[in-house]
Order: sequence, then C-alpha cells, then structure tokens
Amino acid sequence: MTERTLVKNLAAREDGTVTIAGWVETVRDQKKVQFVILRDETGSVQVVNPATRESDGTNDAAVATTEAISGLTTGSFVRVTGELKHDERVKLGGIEVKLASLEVASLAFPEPPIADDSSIDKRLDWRFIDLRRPEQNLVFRAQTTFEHALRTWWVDNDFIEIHTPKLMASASESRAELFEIEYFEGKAYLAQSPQFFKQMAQPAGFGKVFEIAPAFRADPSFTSRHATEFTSVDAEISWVDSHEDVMAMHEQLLVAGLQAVKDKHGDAIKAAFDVDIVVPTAPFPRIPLAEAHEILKAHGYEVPRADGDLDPEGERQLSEHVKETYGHEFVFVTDYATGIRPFYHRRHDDDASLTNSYDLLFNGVEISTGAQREHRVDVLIAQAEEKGMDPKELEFYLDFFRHGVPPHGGFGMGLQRVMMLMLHQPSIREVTYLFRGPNRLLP
Ligand code: AMO
Repeated sequence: MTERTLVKNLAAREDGTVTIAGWVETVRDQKKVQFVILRDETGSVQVVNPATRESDGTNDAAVATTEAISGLTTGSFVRVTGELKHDERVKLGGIEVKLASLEVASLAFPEPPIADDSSIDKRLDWRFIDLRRPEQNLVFRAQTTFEHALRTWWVDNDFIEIHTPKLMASASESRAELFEIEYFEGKAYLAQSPQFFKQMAQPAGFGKVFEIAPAFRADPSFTSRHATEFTSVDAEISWVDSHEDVMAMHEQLLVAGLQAVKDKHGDAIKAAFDVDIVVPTAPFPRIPLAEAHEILKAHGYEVPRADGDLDPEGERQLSEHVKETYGHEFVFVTDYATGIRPFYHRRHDDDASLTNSYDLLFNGVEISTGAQREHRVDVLIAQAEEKGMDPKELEFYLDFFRHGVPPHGGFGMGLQRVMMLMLHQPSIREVTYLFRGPNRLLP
C-alpha cells in the first residue's frame, strides 16, 4: 500500500518530504521548468520539476524524469515524492511539491474521450472519467453523508435495518412496470419496491425497519427523473394511527439528512453548484390533493390528468406556491384518491374514496410516496379484487395479515431524486453512479 498524503491534508502539513498519488490534470512543459497539476480524490496540487534536458549534461536520472513528465498525458495515474513547500505566490492553494521522484503507474491514451462540454450521453459512456470531475466527487460525498445521517437517525431511534430480496414471485406495484426474468424452469420478477417485505417486518414484530437498496421499474420513459434501476430508501413502522405518523418520522429524518450535508459540505456545494443547502423546518407544510388542485386552478393551471394525480408541471407550480407562501422547499400532498393509489393503502374510515397517503415534493418534484397500510385482511382482499388483482397470486402477502399484525405505515423515497433536487441538478443521470435507462445498460 502506498503511504500517501491526501492532497487536502497538504496545506496543514509542515514543509518536508511527502508522497502524493493521483492523476494528471495538466502538464505545462517549459524549457527550464515543468509543472504538473496532480489531482486525487480530495483536491489538486501543483508539482514542479526543474527540467534537465539531455543537452544540459550528465544527470541521466534527472533527464529521464524530465522526459517522463514531458510524456505524461492527462488522466495518467502517478505517484510523486518530493518536498512540500508553502509559498503564497502559488495560486493553487499556496503550496507546491518539488518533485524528487516520479512513478508512472498507468499512462492514459493521449486523447481523452470526453471533455467538460461533452453531452450527458457521451459523459455517461465514459462515466469513470466523468466522475473524476471534482463536482461529481462532491455529489457522492454528499450522498454518503446524507445516507449516513439517515442511518444514524434510524439507529438512534431503534429501527432495524433489513435487506429484502430483489427476486420476487409477483409484482408489488403496477404490473406495467415489471421486469420479468427467466428463473430456472419458471419466471421471476425484479423487485419494484421492498413494499411487501418491509411490511412483513410488522407481523415479524420488528417494530420499525429501514432499507436502502436497488429497485427496478420497466419504465420506458426518458424523463429527467426516471431510471429503470434506482436506489429506494424505505422505512416502515408499527402502531401508526394514520399517515400523519409516517410523515412525522419522514420529516425528522430529512431534517437530520440535510443538516448533516449542510454541516459537512455546505461551503463546497455553494462553491461548486452555487446552491445553498437549506435545512427544512418541521413540520413540513401539508396540503390535501383536492386543495392542491384548487390552488393550482387559482394560479391558472388545470392539471390535465383525468385521474387527478399531479403532473410534473402541477408539481412544479405547487412547490413554487409553497415556497412563496411558507418559504419551504418541501410539501406533503396528502389524501390521494383511492383510484390512483395501490390496493394496500388504507382508506379513510369515513370516506373510502380517499386514502391515508401522501406524496412528498421537494423543489418541484415528487421524491416519495408514503401511506398507512390496510392491515385488516378481509378489507385488503376486497381492495385487491377491486383493483382487478387475483388474491390467489398474493397469498404469501395476505398471510402476513392472518396471524396477527399491528397497524403500520411507511414510505419509499428515490435517493437519486433527492440528490438531484438537493443539488439543483437537471437530471438524475448527473447524480447516479451508473445510470440505467431503456437505452443504457453500459458501462
Ligand atoms: P413509488 O412507486 O411512488 O412508491 O416510488 C417511491 C419513490 O421512488 C422513486 N422512484 C423512482 N426513481 C427513479 N426512477 C424511477 N423509475 C422511479 N420510480 C419511483 C420516486 C418515488 O417517489 N411502495 C411505494 C412506497 C411506499 O408506499 O412505501 C412505492 O414504491 O422518488
């Protein structure tokens, strides 16, 4: 293992010998002196080498080093040992490393396949090179901090982490978005959500559970917010009285997540994306769907969907209204109509046309769906039949409700959507390590 100093730690070190390692960003090869900008995962630093040309004399090693630097290509991975020097005149961080030895671990092809202004598709073709950009590195650092804060909050609040199977015998969400695969002599389906299995933790007596894991949707759309594989952040809790209890947990979790990102990366995010991370205040605004329609109408926008669900423009305008009215980037849209919700959502006791459910919008886009679940098995079967489902196909799931189960509820949240909206990015492609869409299975 190379003992190396991370570039971000150089500034705090005293002058002296250091080893750094990373990739070459630029080489300035002048007659008398050579400059290499070396970047690692934490920052970039100037390496300087007094050039020794063959014509200069007899120092073969120095000539070889000079020639090696002349031959360095952008993207080559190198190890450098040299003398760290603090010098205010150096533009890049006020430090430089005077090269003593250079080891080229891997020389890159001279022509990088992408540039900063390449199209997003081209960049995704060469994602490993695209990810070298410092802003990209920051996206995934921020995501790591965000997930860590969620996990910490859950662990501190007695949740159990579960890992549910991604191979299933049936659909849990819309059948239209189901990937079917060959499974020995039969068929299996890729999990669209951990829905059924996180609910199973309730009769299992786990109380409160969470999972962060892949989910798959055979969704042929090419929008900025849809992928065929995404990371689903899920929680499910026992003993809820309504969806209100789920929202109360959900908002506290997001406050913790955004606070952590702001604390650790707020300045870097401001510098890289010109975005202020706003830690939301709880409770988040709540607006019933019917009222959301009225608000939009009053703003001159009629949601085109006959079924009443908000379309992307409706979501955008409603979020704008909430921002202006409450100064809030989040809004829970609640009490969705039964017709546009899955069979497992619990309905209002006094009005079966409405569900105890919500969507959470963040900066104009849906990031999450949550609900209280129907846990009375006879009602659940009737609701499934009403949606045209065959209860026989759901026997394993229905069994969860036949041997004792507490009232419960939970939510699913798309991690990439959260990151896209947190960092004001134009597409989830920008914040997905390796995007998967109808046209993309590589790299
Ligand atoms: P839903 O289907 O609304 O609900 O999904 C929950 C959240 O997952 C994200 N998401 C997606 N992200 C990227 N690409 C997609 N194709 C995609 N589809 C969904 C969104 C969405 O809000 N079982 C319920 C959750 C629950 O009730 O607990 C469910 O899956 O951010």
